[in-house]
Amino acid sequence: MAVEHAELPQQRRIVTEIPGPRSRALHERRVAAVARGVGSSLPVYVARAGGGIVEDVDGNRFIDFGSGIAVTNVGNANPRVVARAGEQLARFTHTCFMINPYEGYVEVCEALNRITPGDHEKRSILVNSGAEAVENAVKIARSATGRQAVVVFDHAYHGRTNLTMALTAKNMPYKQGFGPFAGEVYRMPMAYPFRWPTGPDNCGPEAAAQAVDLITKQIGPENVAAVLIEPIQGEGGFIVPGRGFLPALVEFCRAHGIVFIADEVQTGFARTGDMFACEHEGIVPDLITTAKGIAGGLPLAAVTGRAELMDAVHSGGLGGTYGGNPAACAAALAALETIESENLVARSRAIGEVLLPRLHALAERYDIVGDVRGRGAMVALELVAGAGDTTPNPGAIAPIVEYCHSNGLVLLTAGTYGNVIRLLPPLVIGDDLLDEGMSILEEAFARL
Ligand code: PLZ
Repeated sequence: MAVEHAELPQQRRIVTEIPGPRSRALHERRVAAVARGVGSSLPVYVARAGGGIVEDVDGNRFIDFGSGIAVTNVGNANPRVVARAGEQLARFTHTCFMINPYEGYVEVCEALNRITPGDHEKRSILVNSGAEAVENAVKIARSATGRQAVVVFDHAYHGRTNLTMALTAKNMPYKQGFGPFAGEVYRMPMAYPFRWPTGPDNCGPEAAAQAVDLITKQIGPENVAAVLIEPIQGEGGFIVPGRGFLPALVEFCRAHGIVFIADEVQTGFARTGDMFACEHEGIVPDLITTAKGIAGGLPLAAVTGRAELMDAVHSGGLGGTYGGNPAACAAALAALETIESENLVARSRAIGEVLLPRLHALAERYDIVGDVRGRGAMVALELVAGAGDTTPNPGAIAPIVEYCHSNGLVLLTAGTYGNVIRLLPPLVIGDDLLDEGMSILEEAFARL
């Protein structure tokens, strides 16, 4: 199959003001046609994308430090993904796995069972989105344990559906006006090293002790179906939990028959320099939710976990019309093959080794950079008021991001306080683009 996108020049190029005239015209149509509840942080309309470049309808080429929020880990329109999904589309587009099953679904589940942490016997189900995966993980944990309570953490993000809004921490914009929310959700303090009162070194063990104490006092471990956590928090600001926090939670869960669910929707598939972020501290979740990076940009998500938990649900209790769509499964198999054959786990680590020192250098130079954190190709800066003052500084974000956008760098923000700049380049980005993207960010700080 001819893949036009593969020829997209891997060079930044700005030929109009940003957004350009064609994007502005499209934006006018969009405002009249699309509900305003859906935002766009950089409203340049895309013509094609691949490697480390996003090209807009005006011919501007942006360096991609966003990967569509950690989705196109193998690159946009990855040739393997295009070929395999295209071939599947030509054979059949949909039968519904619950009516007539097909091999691709089974093969993706086999692959997930193989690559997710732990060598116990596993099962998987496929669904359409990260939120749907999280909802299903909670259903499975409740069904398997006969318990109801779900423990989540401050700064958590798990989705926008009703149950996942309840699981998500931040009110604005995710929850405001959308209640009432699902019950039996309990929120614990997060092991947030940069903001831990007694310092980052004490953070992990102290936060774990607090969570255990609060769960015991307020819920009773025997009522808890699941503890749900992102092993590195994504939307909340790329918060890497204090060392020891996750292993202590896992140990507490094991002791009380609580299902430990790792939400690896954003951290999964080589993003953090491991195939999954859980691997960093050697923890093995009972259930793991995945999406985003799984299928090179096609909508697919999954729950994978211990066979005895997954199989506890009665037949017909899980499913959905589109879950495990055949083209999305074909794309996932191609994406996974790419991650493994091109060793993108190592590439992700190498990207971190390029980005982190330069972010640390920014922190040395500018007092408003309070913290640098993350792993692999998932790294961030947290902006504060100044030296020794950790008051969040969301006001400094806009001019930096605006400078980057108008100079051809797609850059995303995050954080409960809206004061985090996050970098999520595709893992196939070239070193030259990585370097150039970082230089643009450095210039943005220099101009501040
Ligand atoms: N769990 C850890 O990061 C999605 C959401 C962006 P869906 N994160 C990006 C936005 O503003 O909507 C996410 C996540 C984690 C669950 C989800 C939800 O995944 O595929 O967006 O439903």
